[in-house]
Parts: sequence; C-alpha cells; structure tokens
Amino acid sequence: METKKALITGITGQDGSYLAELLIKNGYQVHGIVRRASTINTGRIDGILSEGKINLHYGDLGDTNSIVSILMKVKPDEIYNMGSMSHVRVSFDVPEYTGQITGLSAIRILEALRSLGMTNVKYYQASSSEMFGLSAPPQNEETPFKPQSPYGCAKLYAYWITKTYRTAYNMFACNGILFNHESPRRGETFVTKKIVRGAVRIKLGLQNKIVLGNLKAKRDWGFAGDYVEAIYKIMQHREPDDFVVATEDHHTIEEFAEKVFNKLDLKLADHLEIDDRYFRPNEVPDLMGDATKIKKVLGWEPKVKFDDLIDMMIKEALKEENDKIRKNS
Ligand code: NAP
Ligand code: G4F
Repeated sequence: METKKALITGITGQDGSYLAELLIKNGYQVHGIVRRASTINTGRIDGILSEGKINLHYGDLGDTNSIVSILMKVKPDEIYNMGSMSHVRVSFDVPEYTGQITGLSAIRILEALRSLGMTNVKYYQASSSEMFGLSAPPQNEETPFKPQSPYGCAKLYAYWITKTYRTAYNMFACNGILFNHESPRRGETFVTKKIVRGAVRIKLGLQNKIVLGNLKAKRDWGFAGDYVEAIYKIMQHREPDDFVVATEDHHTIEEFAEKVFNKLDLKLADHLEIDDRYFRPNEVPDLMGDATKIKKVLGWEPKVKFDDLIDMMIKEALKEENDKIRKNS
C-alpha cells in the first residue's frame, strides 16, 4: 500500500505538534506549513524535525499563492487545517486579521483544492466551542451558535464554508468542534498554562504573583493528546461529518487555579491580582460539551482526567523552569 501523505497547517502549534506525532506513528508521510518568524518557532516539533520525520514548507495562511504551490508540490491525501490566530482575547485587538487567517484560511485551502481538481483530498477544519458563545451548556452538534468574539465569528465562517464545500462539491470536508484542550505544550498566554507556569515560578521563588482576569467563567478542559486522536478518527470515518469533542465536565478558572496552587502547597489568595486588562469585551461564560455523538459513532473517549492533566502540566512546568535555572547558573 502506498504511504499516505498528510499536510498540517499550524504544525508548530500545540495541536499540530501532537497531530504530527500521531500521524507519523500511523505511518503517514507528514508535511507542515510554517510561517517565517524572526525567532525560531519550531520548538514543539524540534524532536521529530531533527529525526527527519517531517517535511516543512514556508507559507502563510494569508497567502493563497503559497498554499497553492504547497498543495501542488505535496499532493496530500489529507489536509488538517490547524493554523489560526487562536487567542480569543487578542482577536478583539486584531479582528480583521483574525477574520483573514482564522476564518478565510479555510476558503483559501478549499477553493485551491477545488480549482486544482483535487476535490478527492480529505479536509479537516479545526472548529471551536467558542462558536457556541452564549448558548447554555451542555453544547452539542445541534446547539445554536452564538459567538461572542471576532475569533468565534471567524471560526463560524470556516465551519460553514467547510460544510458548504462538502455538500456543493461532494468533498470529504469535516469539522471537529473541539472544546478547550491543554497540555504542557499549551501557549503561555492561555489561562491554564499561565496559571501553572506562574504558580511553579512562585514556588521556585522566581516571581511572587500572577495577574488574571475573569475567574468565574467555566471551561471544559481536556488533554490535547487525546483530542488529536479524535481528530484522526473524524478523518478516517466512512463519511465526512461534524463532531463535538469534549470531556463533558466543566470547572471555573478559579477552581483550576485553586487546585494548581494547592498541589504546590501554595495559597492562591496570597499571590493573586485581578486586572481589567485580562477581561474581554464579551465573555463566554460556560462551555461544557456533550460528546455523545463521537463516543457512539467513532468510539472515542477522553483518557486524561482533569486532575491528571493538571499534574502533567505542573510536572512539565517544574522541569522547564528548573532546566532554565540550571542553564543560567
Ligand atoms: P496554537 O498553539 O496557537 O497554534 C496555532 C498555529 O497556527 C501555530 O502553528 C501558528 O504558527 C499557526 N499560524 C498562526 N497564524 C498563521 C499564519 N498566518 N500562517 C500560517 N500559520 C499560522 O493553537 P492550538 O491550540 O494548537 O489550536 C490548533 C487549532 O485548533 C487552531 O485553529 C485553534 O484555533 C483551534 N482550536 C483550539 C482549541 C484549544 O483549546 N487548543 C479548541 C478549539 C479549536 P506559529 O507557531 O508561527 O505561531
Ligand atoms: O485560556 P483562554 O484564553 O481560552 P479560551 O478563550 O476559552 O479559548 C481557547 O479555547 C477555545 C475553545 O473554546 C479555542 F477555540 C481557542 O483557540 C483557545 O484555545 O481563556 C479561558 C478563560 C476565559 O474565560 C478568560 O476570560 O479564562 C479567562 N481568563 C481569566 N484570566 C483568562 C485570564 N484568559 C487568559 N488567556 N488570560 C488570563 O489572564
């Protein structure tokens, strides 16, 4: 059997890196699109990169020509569109850019596939629970979308254009509607990593406080490693479809922070400052998914529980900070 080729946009991100590892394990030839940055942005994939297990191509999700060239060169069997301006708070600062990248990248890729006569290539769109916005939990595939941010609106466009290309051109184009998922590789400005890293640094005497915004919002947090397995299952299903991926549990930011600090024998109240700058013009108050469909149809189950996720993130953050201390001493 011929080796399958996968192309991942956003391969340098949290999910892209786990997905690349999974696809390599599953025997794929893996290609990724990276954008040029002034500092090296391949930290999360350095291991597989140095082992020669992935092929990187310079490109940008805002640049149709680079997407077309890469598609023609790689001729992938499957495309995973994981790339995005993925920070909800920042999307209020760069709303148009968020639309360009997070929203329009989907049409750039789908339309390139159509016009190149490559409609047999499978397409995965990284859709988001942020699209549910103000809809009350539990949210599933039938829940109305009420996005509250430029990011949520952009993701909703990408979600619908993916469904539209599926029906209009009979393409295997599908959406995973993923609820929040975290890991030691989570970007440092997302709340879980920010809290874990801050608490660990306080424990090690490197800082004394963390500054946060709204602690009352609730999120359904899973482990990114489990979620890329769901993504892969969605792409191997007999037909293209849309699936919610979630743990079906939710906690406030405050509960998350309390747990992290307690696990490190610290008291959150002694180190917490609240600042308006971390509040959003609109908040999404409560996300908790109903993952019945993916459990029933694809047999997917999340393996890592809330407490284990926190332990994993603390352990890795302690290692990272201690390594830095050693390097600088
Ligand atoms: P992430 O860590 O922020 O990674 C985003 C990736 O997109 C990075 O590789 C980034 O490259 C790349 N990117 C950004 N702008 C680009 C551009 N103009 N051209 C090419 N690449 C660009 O995000 P993640 O947490 O892995 O999430 C993966 C996807 O799932 C995203 O689409 C996100 O919106 C979506 N999603 C995430 C969650 C979650 O909880 N993590 C939930 C639902 C949906 P650099 O490394 O150069 O910045
Ligand atoms: O960690 P967050 O920035 O994640 P958010 O906004 O839920 O978005 C993440 O999940 C989405 C899926 O639902 C993805 F599509 C998206 O790409 C991203 O991965 O914030 C979580 C909550 C929010 O309610 C926020 O207001 O934490 C609250 N929060 C409180 N203080 C904070 C902070 N968030 C951040 N980033 N920084 C704070 O200091």
